[in-house]
This record gives sequence, C-alpha cells and structure tokens, in this order.
Amino acid sequence: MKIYKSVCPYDCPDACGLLIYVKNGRVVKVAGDPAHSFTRGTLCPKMAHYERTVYSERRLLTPLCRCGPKGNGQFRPITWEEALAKIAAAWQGIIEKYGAEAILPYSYAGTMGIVQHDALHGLFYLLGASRLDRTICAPAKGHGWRAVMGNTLPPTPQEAQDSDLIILWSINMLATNFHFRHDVMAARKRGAAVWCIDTYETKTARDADRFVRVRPGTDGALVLGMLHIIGRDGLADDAFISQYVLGWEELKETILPKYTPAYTAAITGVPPDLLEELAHAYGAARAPFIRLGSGQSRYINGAMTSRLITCLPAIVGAWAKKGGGLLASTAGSKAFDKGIISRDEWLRPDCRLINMCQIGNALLEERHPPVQSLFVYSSNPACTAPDQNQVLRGLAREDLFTVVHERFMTDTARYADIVLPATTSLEHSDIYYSYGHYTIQRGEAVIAPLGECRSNWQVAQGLARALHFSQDFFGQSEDDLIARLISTTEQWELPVDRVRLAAGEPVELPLPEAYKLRYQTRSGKIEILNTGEIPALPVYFPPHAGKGMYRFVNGADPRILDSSFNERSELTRSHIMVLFMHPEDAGREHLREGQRVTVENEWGKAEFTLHLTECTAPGQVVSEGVWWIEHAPGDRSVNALTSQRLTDQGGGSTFYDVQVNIRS
Ligand SMILES: Nc1nc2c(c(=O)[nH]1)N[C@H]1C(S)=C(S)[C@@H](COP(=O)(O)OP(=O)(O)OC[C@H]3O[C@@H](n4cnc5c(=O)[nH]c(N)nc54)[C@H](O)[C@@H]3O)O[C@H]1N2
Ligand SMILES: Nc1nc2c(c(=O)[nH]1)N[C@H]1C(S)=C(S)[C@@H](COP(=O)(O)OP(=O)(O)OC[C@H]3O[C@@H](n4cnc5c(=O)[nH]c(N)nc54)[C@H](O)[C@@H]3O)O[C@H]1N2
Ligand SMILES: [Mo]
Repeated sequence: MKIYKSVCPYDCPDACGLLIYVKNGRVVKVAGDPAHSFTRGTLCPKMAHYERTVYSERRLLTPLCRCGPKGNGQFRPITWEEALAKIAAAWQGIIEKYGAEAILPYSYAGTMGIVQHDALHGLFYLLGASRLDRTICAPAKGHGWRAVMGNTLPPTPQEAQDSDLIILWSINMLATNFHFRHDVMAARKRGAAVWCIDTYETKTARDADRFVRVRPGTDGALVLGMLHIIGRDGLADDAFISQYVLGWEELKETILPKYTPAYTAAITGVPPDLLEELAHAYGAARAPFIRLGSGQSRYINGAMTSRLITCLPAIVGAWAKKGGGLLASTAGSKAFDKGIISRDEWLRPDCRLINMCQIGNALLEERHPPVQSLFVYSSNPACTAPDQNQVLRGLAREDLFTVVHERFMTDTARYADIVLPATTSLEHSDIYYSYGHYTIQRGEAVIAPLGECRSNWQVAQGLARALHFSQDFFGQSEDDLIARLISTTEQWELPVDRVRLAAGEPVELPLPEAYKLRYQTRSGKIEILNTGEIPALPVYFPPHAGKGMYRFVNGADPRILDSSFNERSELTRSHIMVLFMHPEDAGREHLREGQRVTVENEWGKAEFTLHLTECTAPGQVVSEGVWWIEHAPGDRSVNALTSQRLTDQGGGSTFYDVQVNIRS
C-alpha cells in the first residue's frame, strides 16, 4: 500500500488536503490530511468516498459519437483519432463558412487545478474562437470587495479564531465551507458570539448563537441600517477612520439619515430591536470578523450589496484588531502566474466575448456569427446555467456541433455530437490554490487513467495536433507546467517553501506583517467613497421585482457540489428537489406536507416535493441543490426557474433573484 498526498479538486473554498491510499494500482481509501493547515484531516461525505466517484460504473471510458437524435443519449464508441479528426474537420468547415468566432468554448471549475482549469485557453485563443466570460459564480462579490478594498490581501480564515464576534453572512458554512467551523469553534471556546445572516434558517443558522433573517436581496439596506445606528450611537472608530478610511462623513451625512431602524425594517424584514442588537454587538465587539459567502451576490444588486457589507469592518476599525476583518475570498491564486497556462498573449483583443450566464440566449440569438460549435468541458450548463429551457433549446439545435469533455453522461453530455472521456484528479497531475484559505499544494496522478480517459491538458495537446498548431507550448507535460507554475511563486509577497511544494506537501502562503493595514487601493485608504465607481458612494437599491407570489432562493446542498456528485447513488437517493415552504403559505394554498408541487414562472416549471417548515419565512420558498434532470421528479430541474439577468457589476449570475408561483 502506498499513501499519496493530494488535493480535493472541486469548486469549494475548502480545497481539502487528501491522503490517497493506493494498492495494486487501485485507490482503496481516501482520507483527510491532518497536516493541512485549514482542513486538518477531516473530509465531507462526498470526498470521504471519492473512490466511488473515480470508479463509478457511470464513468465515461471511451470517446463517443452521437447516433440518435440530439439529446437522446444514443451514442456509439469511436477512437480518439476519429473523434479528434471529426472535431478538427467540423471546425475547419465552420471557420470557412462563418469564421472562428462561431466556435465557443464553455467551461467552469469542474476542477480547480490551475493546469487543467485553463488548459484549453491557449488553443482557443490561437483558433480565434469566441471567448467565454466566466461569470457564473460570484464576480459581483469580487467587484464589491474591490470597490472598497482594491487589491488588498484578504485575511486568512484562521484569523477568525481570535475574533470575539463572528458573522456568517450569506454563507451556508455547514454545507459549503465546512472546515471553517473549526475556526469558529475555537473562537467560541474563548467566548466569541456567532451570528448568522441568511434568508432562511439553514443548519448553519441553527448552529449559530443568533440568527437574523433578512428578506432576499435586501442586505444592502441592512448594512445601512446598522451603520445608521453605529453612527448615531458613537460606535464608529474615529481614530481608525481618520487614518485609513475615505468617505465615512459623506456616507453619514447623505445616505444614512433615512435608514432609521423602522425604515430599514420595512425593507429587510429585520425587526428594529434585532437590528439595534446586531448593530450594537458589531459596533461594540473588540474584533468582529465577517465571513461573507456568495448568496447576497446572486441578485441584480449583488455587487452593490457586497460593496456595502465590505464597508462594515472599516467603520468599526476591525482591520486593526487581531481576529477582526472580513473574508469574502482569499487571494492564494495570486501566488502563481496563471498566464503560463492560459497564454493570454494569444488572445485577439477584439475577440467576441460571450457571458456564460447567457449561454441559452447566445446559442439561440447570436447572429454575427451564430454559435455553430460549442466545446464544453469542466462544466454542465444544461443543468447549472440559468434558464434551463432556453439552454436546452439551444443545445437541441441540429446545426450546432457540440463536443463535451466529461467524466459522466451529464445533462449536457446527452446533447453532444462527440463526447470525450475525462480523467478525475487522481488520474492527472495539477497544482491547486483555494479561494477560502491560503494553502497551496500539488496533486500528482496516483493511478493510471481509467479506460481511455484523457485530461483537459491532453485534450488540448490532441486538438493542437489535429489542428496543426506547432507551438512548443503543447509539447510540455503536465509536470513541466506545474514546475513552471511553482517557480512563479517567487512573485509572492514573502518567500514560499518551493521545496515542500514541489514534494507535494501542503504549503501555507506566508503573509506580510500588518497586511491588514496595507490598503492596495488608488488612494491607499479603504474607499467607502470611490470616485471610480458609479455611484461614488454606495447606496441601496432593491432586487428584481418579479411577478410570482414567492421569492425563490435555491442554494447549495451538502450532498452534492453544484451538479457534481450526482453520479453517486448513495448521495442522490432520497429527499432531493424538496421545496421548503412556510406552513402559513401552504395553508392558504391548500398544500400539504410531502405532496408533489409544480413551481413555475415566466421561464419554466419544475416539480418538487413539498416540505412545510418555519425555517423559511412566509412569501419565500427555498430549495437546495442543483440535481441532474434524471433525478428530478419532473422533466426539468431547478434552473428551469432561474433567469439570465445579470448583476449590476461583474456580469454575474442572479440565480436567487427570481419569483415563482406554486400549485399542486
Ligand atoms: N456541499 C456543497 N458545497 C459547495 C457547493 C455546493 O453546491 N455544495 N458549491 C460551491 C460553490 S461553486 C460555491 S460558489 C460556494 C457557495 O457557497 P456559499 O457562499 O455558501 O453561497 P450560496 O450557497 O450561494 O448561498 C449561501 C447562503 O446565502 C443565503 N442567501 C441567499 N440570498 C441571500 C440574501 O439575499 N441575503 C443573505 N444574507 N443570504 C442569502 C442562502 O440561503 C444560502 O444559505 O460553495 C461551494 N461549496
Ligand atoms: N440554481 C442554481 N444554479 C447554480 C447555483 C446555485 O446556487 N443555484 N450555483 C452556481 C455556481 S456558484 C456555480 S460555480 C455553477 C457551477 O456549475 P458547473 O460549472 O456546471 O459545475 P458542476 O455542476 O460541478 O459541473 C462540473 C462538471 O465538470 C466535470 N469535470 C470534473 N473534473 C473535470 C476535468 O478534469 N475535466 C473535464 N473536462 N470535466 C471535469 C464534472 O464531471 C462535472 O460534470 O453552478 C451554478 N448554478
Ligand atoms: Mo460557485
């Protein structure tokens, strides 16, 4: 038996350190690595049996060619040679007729590994294909953070251990950032209070000391209400503000006066007493720490809301205190020069850019030129992209040549003309960072690829050959690229232990002393007032006003990750596509616990099993998880109900900014 170290490759802030037990060339066990400074040896149930994903009988093992109607899932095996030749020939035909921009790559973070994530960028840049704006997750949150903090280094999650007040803000920690609980508990043992701000009472909320239920998309008003009280009651840290903050006086004089507790309550649904308590707890804490998730960012006001929340720690001087601050996302990726892989210099600057949140419309409505070929990898847009009906109509186009590089026959792969089988992270090499902590680590191939599976990088190499691209770049191995990436960590703030990194150990990026006081903004101060933004002072504006009776929040489920892990029958067996509804609403609608309901709006409809619970508020229904259509009780899954509208800044997704009606 040999034990290898590796990293969880999925799109999750925890990016766990793994121990992979291999016997006779087969993975027999997966465990957490106790030496990892954030995940500390524990795993979620998904990864604790990663071998079940790797050896799933549902793995795709050979290239496939469609032989039935589009979307029917009928395929015959072909060789890689044939598959690559067919793709090259189809693309050459499309380029001659429509130009290369008629080809569109579509990918996201099926794997977070730096090599595999961006492996095909260079190829598509050389080809002159349309470029994808990869906005499906939380670019609005990033915009909000940068509007206030610029490129300032965010705090480590471990910092929270020294906080006396932790706010879990729009984050379902127990589902999506499980290992942070360790830091929260460490702080709690020393007396810290834990608050949770969410739109419904998640398990995370129940685990907290205090829960504040806010109406969907109204956190911006909540922040202004808190700041109104903090200003009114002299809880602002004037010394910190005068040294480090721009714009507090202006905000206080122009924006805050009307956000009285009563006015704020009318918008947010947070009772004035509770708002007073929250503002006082935050204003009086020695070192409050906010862990900001992404829920608030998935609305048309998502960037502004995130910007407003990011203002809070500056006003109370939390950045100057050990344990204080706000973590929205860590900056570990900056340790690497990812351009080594993505080859941005090969991108034509005038290349057409297509927003991935609007893939449905792009497939059906783009004209100059129309999208004639879609190359999907590391993503499952038929399931995870908004406005599922529009996406499926697009994928069903007979004249669209679709290639899907996948590990499983996903909702998207079913619509492919050519399916290419992909390796899992235990069959290819890569190097990983995390967006939830500062530990970086490489993971090598510990078993041979199953069947004829190939990694994203190998696909880039194969396509380069088929398309006669002769750049030396494509001759490099994954290990060559990783070695080059490791050498670029030289650019990090402080020396990185490259020997341990190359040896496969988890390495925590060192941070400069007093980095929490080093503001990388244009003014060098924290910018509540930012003249580069419109408007220069943050304001509240409401979420989308739709026509349905109920606001519909549809976040993460602990059993799966976006649509990944739907292949695991033990995780998808029961209680999926459950709709949480308040008993008062159900009474009025004459709906009962456990019954099948149809949820619908202008975009489509989907079937759910009803669960009556006071976890959610009247007027708001909730579902968890992005389940494959084959597991859904009806013929659509949750994204039949979401819209392609974009956020105010960043072009992000607005999954939770929808309204629905419900009937039996
Ligand atoms: N198990 C599991 N882990 C995951 C994922 C998964 O699907 N499953 N997904 C991964 C990915 S890609 C991401 S981006 C992260 C996302 O992880 P999180 O940052 O936790 O983001 P969300 O799941 O979008 O939403 C978090 C919470 O925000 C709440 N929320 C919704 N609207 C609002 C609002 O207007 N105000 C407030 N205060 N709260 C609101 C939701 O009810 C939800 O409980 O998790 C990653 N980890
Ligand atoms: N309704 C609703 N929809 C959502 C969300 C929500 O909260 N609500 N969350 C959104 C968010 S935050 C995100 S980030 C998106 C994510 O949406 P997607 O990007 O579609 O992510 P996944 O569903 O995880 O699909 C990743 C796919 O990549 C495949 N894969 C894994 N590793 C590799 C590899 O090495 N190579 C190749 N070629 N393929 C690989 C996996 O098998 C899997 O099918 O979903 C979004 N969709
Ligand atoms: Mo995401």
